[in-house]
Amino acid sequence: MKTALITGATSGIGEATAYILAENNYRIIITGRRKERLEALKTKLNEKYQSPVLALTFDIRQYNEVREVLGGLPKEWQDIDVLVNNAGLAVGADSIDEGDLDDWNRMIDTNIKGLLHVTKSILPGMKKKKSGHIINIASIAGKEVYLKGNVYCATKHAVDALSKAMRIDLLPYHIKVTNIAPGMVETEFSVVRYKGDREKADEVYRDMKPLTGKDIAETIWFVINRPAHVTINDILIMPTSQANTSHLLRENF
Ligand code: NDP
Ligand code: 8X3
Repeated sequence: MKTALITGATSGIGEATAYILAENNYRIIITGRRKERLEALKTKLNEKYQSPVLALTFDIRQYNEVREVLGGLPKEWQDIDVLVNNAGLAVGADSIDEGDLDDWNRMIDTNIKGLLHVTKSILPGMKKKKSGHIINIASIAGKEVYLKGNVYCATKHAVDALSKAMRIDLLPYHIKVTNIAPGMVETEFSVVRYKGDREKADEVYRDMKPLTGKDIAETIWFVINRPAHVTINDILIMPTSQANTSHLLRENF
């Protein structure tokens, strides 16, 4: 039985990934800050599937917290085969001259430093056994920039660069690194970006058919099931109605 650690499993892409991996007999470590959500997910997964589930609450921005929790994993959970670096967020959508410093710090600390904190804590185990697979959830925002996307786009460009860099540095350890860059996925992403304003969040997906968390989870499942000699380096996955960040087809569905 393989073990996967998924960050940001309390909603969206991470939650959908937890379901698909549990259904397919993976032992899974689900993480996030919202303890009640995590415990509820663990209960649901336990009711539905046989796979063991470990729920760990921590904030990926706090390195001491990350190191303490992931460094102290129970023995039977220490052998991690797949790390899904999914936790992340956009906060605000302002022009660069009007951006809020706190929003910028939250994005930089979560999307870049948080991903590094978790990766650094998991790598010693993967290096030791000379195998493992790291999946970094980047974004089309890591391939292009768009109006008022500035700092979020910069953090996702950083994830894209880190995926490439990890692939080079971890080559001697047979560790695969896959960068997955989705376009619009309907999750809690926009509610978080617009700080709880559901009307603004719903407007993002008005009259178009976005991707779902399950679409990305199924992509992760495909990627981690390639033979040992095959690595999918990078996937840009879009809703059919979104050509890129500035060309979107809105039609009544
Ligand atoms: P959601 O808001 O639904 O999920 C985000 C997850 O990240 C939550 O589980 C949240 O958990 C977790 N998270 C956020 N901050 C922290 C933190 N400081 N510590 C620990 N966990 C944290 O959004 P998505 O599922 O859409 O987002 C998942 C990833 O996909 C993100 O990296 C996002 O940038 C990326 N992405 C999303 C796209 C979209 O259109 N939705 C498109 C492209 C990429 P909690 O709040 O409980 O801590
Ligand atoms: C989220 C997708 O287009 O809002 O990463 O940046 S987008």
